[in-house]
Amino acid sequence: MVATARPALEAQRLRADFPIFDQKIHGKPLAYLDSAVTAQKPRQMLDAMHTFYETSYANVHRGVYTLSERATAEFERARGLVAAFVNAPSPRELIFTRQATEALNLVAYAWGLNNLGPGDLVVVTELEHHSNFVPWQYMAKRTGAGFRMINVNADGELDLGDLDAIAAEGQVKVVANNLVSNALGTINPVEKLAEWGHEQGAIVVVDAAQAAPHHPVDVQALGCDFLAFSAHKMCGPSGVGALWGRRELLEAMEPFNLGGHMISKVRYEETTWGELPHKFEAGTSPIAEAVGFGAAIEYLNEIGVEAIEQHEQKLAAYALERLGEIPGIKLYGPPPDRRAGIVSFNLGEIHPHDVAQILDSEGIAIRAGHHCCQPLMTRLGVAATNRASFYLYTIPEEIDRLVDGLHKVQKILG
Ligand code: C6P
Repeated sequence: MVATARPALEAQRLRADFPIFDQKIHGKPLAYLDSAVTAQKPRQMLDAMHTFYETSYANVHRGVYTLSERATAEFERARGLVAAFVNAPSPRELIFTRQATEALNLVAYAWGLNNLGPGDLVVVTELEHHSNFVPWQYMAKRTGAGFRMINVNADGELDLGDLDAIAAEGQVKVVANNLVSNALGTINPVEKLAEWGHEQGAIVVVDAAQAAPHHPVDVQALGCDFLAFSAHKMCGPSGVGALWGRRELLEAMEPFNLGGHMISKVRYEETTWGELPHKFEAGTSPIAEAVGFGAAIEYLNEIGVEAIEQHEQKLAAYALERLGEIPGIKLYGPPPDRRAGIVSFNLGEIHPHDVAQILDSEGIAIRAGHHCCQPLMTRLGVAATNRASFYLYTIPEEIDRLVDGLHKVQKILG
C-alpha cells in the first residue's frame, strides 16, 4: 500500500475490540466490507448491554422502585449522549425510534398529513434511499401535493442548477435529502439545500443514516429541521434509531404512534398528549438498545468521528486507485475528497450477485443490489451495483484482498 494511504487511526488495533473478527469464513479471515448496510459491534457496546440486562433492567418511566429508576436514568443518559453527538440544543428534541426509516416516516406522517396539500411541493433527491423517498412520494400523493426530484450529474453529485425551476412550480414545503449517499458515498451540500429550503418556507429533513457513523454531524450548523439516523450503522445495536427535530415543530405536530406512555390525560371524551420526547415514544421503548446506542456513541467519541472520517477517506482513495487498475471495471460516484468510505462499481457485464458470491468464498463480504436506491440505479442505467463500504476497523489489506478477489471473479466469469 502507498504511504499516503496509511491511516492515522489504528484500525488494526481497534479490530481487537470486535469479536466478529475472531472467526474465519470459508477458512479465510473475514474481510467485512459491508459496513454501510450495518456496522459490526465492539465488545465495549456488547458489554454495556449485557451489564445493563444483568444489573439494571426494568421498564423506564413507569416504576417508582429502585431498579426502574436506575433503568430510567441509564436510558435518559443514553438520550443525552445521542443528542450531544449531533449537537442537539436539548435532549428533549431527541426521540428514540426503531431506526432511521421509522424516524423519517414519523416526520412524513406527523408533519406531512397536516401541512401538505394541493399546490405544495415535496422535493427529494435522486440520491435518496427509499426510506427518505417513498414516505414523501406517498405523502405527496395522499395529500395532493406535487413531488419533485433534484437530479444528479455524471459524477453522482446533486445538480443544484434545477432549484429555481422547481421553486417556480409551486410552494416548496419539504426538502428531504441525505447527507451522505449510501449507494455512491457522495457527501451532499445539506447547508446549501437547507438555506434554499428555508427561503422557500419549507422544512428540511435530513437523512443522516450514512453520515452520523462516519462524519461529524451538527444539526445547528447544518440548519436543518429534522435529522434521522440508526444505531446499528454506528456500532450500536439494531432496533433503535433517533429522530432529532426542532422543538417548536415537534411541539406543533400530532403524534405518530398512539398508546401507552405518550399521553398526558386519557378520558372517554378526549386524550391529550405528553411532553416531548414522550409524545413520540408510544409503548415500551427499546430500553437496552438505547443503552447500547449510548455506549456506541461513547466508543465513537473516544476514537473521534473526525479520525474515522479521515481514515475512511484514505481508504476510499486507496480503493478507487486499486480498483481502477482492474480492466473493464466501471466505478461510480465522485472523487475521494467528496465522498465517504463507500465505493460502488460494476465489473463489465458480470452480475453483482455473482461477484458477491465468489468474493464470499474468499471470506470477503460486500453488498450487491440496488441498495434501496432504485431511482438512482435507473439514472445510472443499471439494475444493481457492487458496493464495498468501510469503517473504523477496515484495513487496507482488505481492499487488496477485494482487488485480488475481483481478478479471480474475472478469471472465472469474465
Ligand atoms: N441503508 C444500505 O445497505 P434503516 O434500515 O432504517 O436503519 O436505514 C435506512 C437507510 C436510510 N437512509 C440511508 C442513507 C441508508 O443507507 C439506509 C440503510 C442500507 O445502504 C440498507 S438498504
